[in-house]
Amino acid sequence: MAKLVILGIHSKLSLCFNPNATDLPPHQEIGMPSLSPTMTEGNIARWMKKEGDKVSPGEVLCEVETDKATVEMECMEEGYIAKIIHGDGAKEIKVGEVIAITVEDEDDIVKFKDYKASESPGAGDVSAPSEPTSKKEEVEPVKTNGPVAPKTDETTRAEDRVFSSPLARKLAEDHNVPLSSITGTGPDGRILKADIEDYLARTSKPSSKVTEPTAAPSLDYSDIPNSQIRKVIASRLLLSKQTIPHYYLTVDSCVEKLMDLRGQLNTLQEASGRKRISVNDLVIKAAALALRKVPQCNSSWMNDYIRQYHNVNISVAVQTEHGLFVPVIKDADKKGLSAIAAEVKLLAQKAKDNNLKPEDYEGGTFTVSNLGGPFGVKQFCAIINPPQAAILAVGSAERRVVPGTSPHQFEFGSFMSVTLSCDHRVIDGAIGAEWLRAFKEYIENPQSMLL
Ligand SMILES: *[C@@H]1O[C@H](CO)[C@@H](O)[C@H](O)[C@H]1NC(C)=O
Ligand SMILES: CC(=O)N[C@H]1CO[C@H](CO)[C@@H](O)[C@@H]1O
Repeated sequence: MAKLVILGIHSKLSLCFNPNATDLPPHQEIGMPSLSPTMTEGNIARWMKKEGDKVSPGEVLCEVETDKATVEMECMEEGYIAKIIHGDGAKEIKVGEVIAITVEDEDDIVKFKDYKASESPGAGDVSAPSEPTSKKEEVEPVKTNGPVAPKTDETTRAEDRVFSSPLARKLAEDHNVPLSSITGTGPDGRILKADIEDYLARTSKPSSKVTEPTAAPSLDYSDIPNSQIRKVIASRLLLSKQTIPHYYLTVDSCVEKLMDLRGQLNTLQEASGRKRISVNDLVIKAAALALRKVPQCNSSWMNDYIRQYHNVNISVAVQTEHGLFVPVIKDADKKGLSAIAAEVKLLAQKAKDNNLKPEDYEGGTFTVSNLGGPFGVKQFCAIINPPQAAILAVGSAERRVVPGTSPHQFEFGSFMSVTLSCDHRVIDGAIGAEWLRAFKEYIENPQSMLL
């Protein structure tokens, strides 16, 4: 069962709009968080805090189970747990439904002893009905930046300045026609239904399309909505860079023999109609074998202990137009190069088609990220993919001139730079260096990978 930490939680300051809570002191309703775009409900696996406990930001409140994973839900603000509404093992709680109440003041805890959540499901996440209407006007202008909103916004604002008949306004709204761009023919320039119909006729068939240029009044930027995957990656990278003490080790490996071996293997692969083996496939294999030699790098920091994994599952970073994915090659140390090559291609294709299943990307113990090859990046430092303890950043192979054996002599050779980012809590410098030496040995003597 995979476990990941999600940073944000769904919590909201409740201004006592709950009808049976009017006499209650200020408190926070903690709602069932939404952990994936498809999630509609979740279960409480168990509470790590009990009623009356003090909680601080970053502390784990409870474990939430979805169909995909068990996730630790962290506290965002300081306070006390006043009431747990859904206890251990509670099942099928709708996203947004209140699961607990927190208060700032310890003395307020008792006042929630007999607290009952209002029945309407989702009461916790629909804020609009309870809020005064003036709040709505504050919210509206923000939406101007959104991709769709400007049209309606334009219409509403135009209403303030332009006289129009209710029928005309309704028709304009239905067709996203900005009233400001219409000249009214009624008394005092009032816009009539006929004016809108005229306008629609003039701008002809794809009426909604035609209005778009006017609808987005020459903003010099565009706001791109965040996909769920981008939000998740953003919070995980932030968590990683803020909480993991990274350090970086770089080595150059000679890849002459690796290239020769790859050429020979690919002749065989092609003859038997199998997928060609890439340099990256060889890097994955070498990294997997190096992890077997230096299992300290095949581990996670778990706060109270270090977990060493019994499998070497290599996550491979794949960039697609939908975002960054890291599908996993399970037990890469035990797989042949041909199998790794086929699996990487299959998973990369699934990532491009936005078709990866949780089992395709869960359970990695180490990541390889390659910006060499087609990208031509010489060397870089990657951000660790938590809860893993290390990531290997692979640069491109390049021809270099190197000093020969005797003075005034030189030779040519192909070299590849790789940089290992390590979590210092798990991997000390010398251990990271040992891992890199093992990796380099496999890359420089690739036949040894076949043993
Ligand atoms: C690695 O993959 C194996 C095989 O699928 C799986 O049993 C194991 O749980 C995975 N390791 C982790 C840490 O998830
Ligand atoms: C496959 C493999 O070698 N994994 C290693 C990861 O770490 C554990 C703990 O030391 C080793 O037992 C495994 O061999």
